[in-house]
Amino acid sequence: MSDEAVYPVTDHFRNKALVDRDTYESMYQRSIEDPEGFWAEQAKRLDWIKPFSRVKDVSFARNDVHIRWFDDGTLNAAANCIDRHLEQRSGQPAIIWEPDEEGGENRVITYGELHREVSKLANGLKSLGVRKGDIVTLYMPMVPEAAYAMLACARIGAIHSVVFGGFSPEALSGRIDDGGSRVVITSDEAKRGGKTVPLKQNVDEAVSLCRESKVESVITLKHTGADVSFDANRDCWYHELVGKQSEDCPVEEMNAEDTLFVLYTSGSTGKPKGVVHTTGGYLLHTAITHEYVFDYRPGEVFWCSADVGWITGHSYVVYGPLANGGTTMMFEGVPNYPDVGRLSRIIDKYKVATFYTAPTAIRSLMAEGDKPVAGADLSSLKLLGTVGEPINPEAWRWFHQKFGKGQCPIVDTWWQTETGGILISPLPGATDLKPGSATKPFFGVKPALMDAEGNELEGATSGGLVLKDSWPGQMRTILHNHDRFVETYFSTYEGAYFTGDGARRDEDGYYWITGRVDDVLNVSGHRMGTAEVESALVAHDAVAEAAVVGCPHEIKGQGIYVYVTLNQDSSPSDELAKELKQWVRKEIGPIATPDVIQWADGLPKTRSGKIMRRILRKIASDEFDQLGDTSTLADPNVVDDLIEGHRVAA
Ligand code: 6R9
Repeated sequence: MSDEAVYPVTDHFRNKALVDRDTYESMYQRSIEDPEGFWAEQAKRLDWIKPFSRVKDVSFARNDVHIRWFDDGTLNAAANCIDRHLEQRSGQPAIIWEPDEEGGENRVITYGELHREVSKLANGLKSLGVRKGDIVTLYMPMVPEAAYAMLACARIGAIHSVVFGGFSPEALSGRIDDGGSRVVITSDEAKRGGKTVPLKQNVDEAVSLCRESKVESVITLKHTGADVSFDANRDCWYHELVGKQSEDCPVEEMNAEDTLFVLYTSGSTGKPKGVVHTTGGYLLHTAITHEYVFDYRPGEVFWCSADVGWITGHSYVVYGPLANGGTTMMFEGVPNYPDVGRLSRIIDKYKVATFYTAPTAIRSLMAEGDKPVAGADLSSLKLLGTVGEPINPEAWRWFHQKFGKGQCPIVDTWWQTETGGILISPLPGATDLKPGSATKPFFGVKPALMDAEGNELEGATSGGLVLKDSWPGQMRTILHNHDRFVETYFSTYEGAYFTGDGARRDEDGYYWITGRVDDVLNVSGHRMGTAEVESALVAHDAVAEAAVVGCPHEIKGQGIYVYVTLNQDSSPSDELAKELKQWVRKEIGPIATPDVIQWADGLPKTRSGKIMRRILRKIASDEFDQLGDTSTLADPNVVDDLIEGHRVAA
């Protein structure tokens, strides 16, 4: 990657931005030297029921990891996202919804309406016995009711656990079980790109697969109107439940450190982790980053294209924009339906000011040349943003030219499910841009680069990316497993949070994220643990052993490359390869479908039996000359066979 090209702060933002260059420098300095003072001041952007007296109580020491912010203050997230805006904005759009089907009926939900809908659903949940601290699982399409459900939980102090609608019944049941949910909110079907996904049917199957949780109520939204099976003892229709509820639902007073939600994400080992986010710090972090990174002004239409099933949807479709009294866009569909011009037509239709999306979406549109913006005006846009994976400079420039007409800065925002909100990103009025770099840390964020021995590196260099101090939106623990939390994030480098990413810092102090250094794949911006895919594969009768690595993929960024050793009585065939792909798809979900299956008689193992993935990664990426030291392998000969097999498979 070259960092020659620099795109200076534009005149528009130099004159008008909330944070200019000098302000960034002084605020950043202050946030590092006096974090307590800085965050105490910033916390005023939230409405507290009872003010806090302590700002921060944090230890990253391995034997005592704890992270608490504002921990004697109380507030309610839904009140902050809705009620406090009513006086000024009850008639202003809070959510604008565009359906999958172009020309279908869209919806504009004002803050007043949001308040009524959320209150009624909150009362409905209460009537089903949901109490403060209960975990409610949401398995929803991209419709306003998904946001209502999140906020209804927050209103009564219940914890939401949103599961992406693309996950399989198996994956869903694991998450329902882990959370101990007794109530699930879903929809008859979801619609995406003209196709339907049988959400209710998946829930029925998931519930029957649950080993620990006894699901007592399934609330089903009538969305497509499809026929679904109904269990009279367990199921109720969303509209019938809310239809009989009062519009008055007092908010629950929550401690800042009470859990707001759990969201599952993939790690390098084991099952997905339930990432725990709490109320005060998370909300503050999403609100402040949404305002400053996107230079957001109330009245503007903000469009983050992520699904609410991911952290990006939580933070920048729902909580950040609504905490700021903003107007947030929700799109049910996909970028290429009915054709690749859909996104730009939506931007024009609703006069979107900021469009925040993923590099994989940009690359897939880029492959279509000018078609995605043909005939579009796009003059409402002032700012563009990306998230989810490194963006290649070519895609950056295409996005900048075609969507931004060379005028709109792009904020390349680096963060994680675990970080709650953006941590490294340009601010449009303060930061000159370099395509491919997430640039500089946000306020209060202390990144550092480490070598393999755990020493901090200075100056322009590369290393493992850590964060040396806490920020309010940081995850607090893994649900039911604090030891795993400590082990995963605080044991690689003493006294620092390890991100799992590698990065380079250039002469200007800009950060360039190079990607995961652990066994986590990033497929189309979605995290996927190699171990999850492997355990799905070995559950198939024909498979003796499987090793999964990432390989370069033009659109998805990374593809899923699988090495499979078959059992004695099975033999390789194209049919079996197809069957295994389908199998993984069914076990986890379509996003986990392998791209390449390579049959392997043996895998490269050390004498102690550990698979050397480094070698498998290099082979899958055609980098045969960079295999490194293979002398510690139990049987070095497997490498030649694997290279030969790769030429056949790829
Ligand atoms: C928000 C989100 C987190 C991982 C992260 C990193 C990659 C995210 C990035 C980026 C380079 C960016 N990542 N943003 N890499 N530049 N701007 O994506 O959360 O799904 O948990 O993924 O995604 O590898 O560690 P999550």
